[in-house]
Amino acid sequence: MSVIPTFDYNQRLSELQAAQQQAVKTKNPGQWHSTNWYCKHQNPVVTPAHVPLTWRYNLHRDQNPLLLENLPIQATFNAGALERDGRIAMMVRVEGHDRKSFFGLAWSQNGIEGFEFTDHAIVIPETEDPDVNVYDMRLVEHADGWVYGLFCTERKDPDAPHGDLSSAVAQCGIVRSKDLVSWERLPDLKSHSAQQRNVVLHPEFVEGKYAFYTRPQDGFIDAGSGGGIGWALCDDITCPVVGEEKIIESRAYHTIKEVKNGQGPAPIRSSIGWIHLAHGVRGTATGLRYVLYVFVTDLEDPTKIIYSPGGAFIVPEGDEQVGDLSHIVFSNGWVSKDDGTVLIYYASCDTRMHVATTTLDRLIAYCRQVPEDPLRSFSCVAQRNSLIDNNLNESN
Ligand code: M1P
Repeated sequence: MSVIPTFDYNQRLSELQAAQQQAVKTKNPGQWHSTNWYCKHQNPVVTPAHVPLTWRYNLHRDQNPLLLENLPIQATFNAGALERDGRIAMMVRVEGHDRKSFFGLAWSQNGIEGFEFTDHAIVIPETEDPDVNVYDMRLVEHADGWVYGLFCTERKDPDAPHGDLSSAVAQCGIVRSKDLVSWERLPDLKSHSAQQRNVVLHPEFVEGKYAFYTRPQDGFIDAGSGGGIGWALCDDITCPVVGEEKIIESRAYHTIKEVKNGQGPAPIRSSIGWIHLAHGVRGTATGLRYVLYVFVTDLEDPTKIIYSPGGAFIVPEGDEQVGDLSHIVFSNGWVSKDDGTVLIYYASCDTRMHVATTTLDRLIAYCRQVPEDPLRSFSCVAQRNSLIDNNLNESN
């Protein structure tokens, strides 16, 4: 007797359909995090299981009688996000099993569950220099009326020595749309930096110009002499050329961002300033560790940091710590709703998407009440003892 279970096409098809529907329909309750900064929601909001079967299988029984998966999905992560007519759209980085990423648009009524992809993967027109890989789109509704998508475009390094098939060049690709489905490609951002990743468009004009958060870097992986998150202005986004990139948020020794950092989504305008979500990277015995942190810049002068809560805001915990890679949380999408809710979308381990929810008021309180990293153990002790003294005085 065969050890292989019987294959029944109809039964397997219904199992696959049920699994995909279960992923979409699963409820996603939140639970307050021990910090009380936000609720983390129990289940990932988008996983490869959410991707429609039509994207993965040839469902013509005569052509694929064995129901083989023709184009598997490896990961769904690093999604841009925005709110439209009360619904939440996520522009998800979908990675096939061939390592190539592309974008898939998924919608949810409430932003915490029920994300469903549209019928087709999103077509990003190419420039004359075709992209090899595109990923990590930041969606921004700009004051000029367009929705912009800034993403990383990666190409093989033309100067790589013969036989080097890994060296790559990362730059910022730019598209814009009115409906999130059809996208017009603009030229890639030109800057003086060798490479760029994590470039984000500021949602408003500053001094009448378009403003970019940049991340200058020497190499594809290494930030090298790139000091952190930069800021640069440009007159015309259809001819996106920037000059000096002023570093506004620096990397620093012995912090969560000592190896590199990068702007997450576009900042949220609030009563205290522009609230930014960013990722910080440090090197550890188990490799690079990516966490999320927050800082605030001045409403009038977005290059000026006015609050800089120390340490990480979101770290990988529990199942979030393992995936295609490990020890990574990354965010390039969040939504601040009119009712005060803030939906924070983050990916874990370059594998799947999660959501944390909080309120703008709570986020503001976090920015004001969590002190800066004092950068030295001695000063950390003073900071902590001051908290302790305050508590002891309170209870006396
Ligand atoms: O693998 C972690 C992240 O690495 C890159 O971010 P950074 O350029 O800051 O190192 C990006 O490729 C990102 O997509 C990825 O999640």
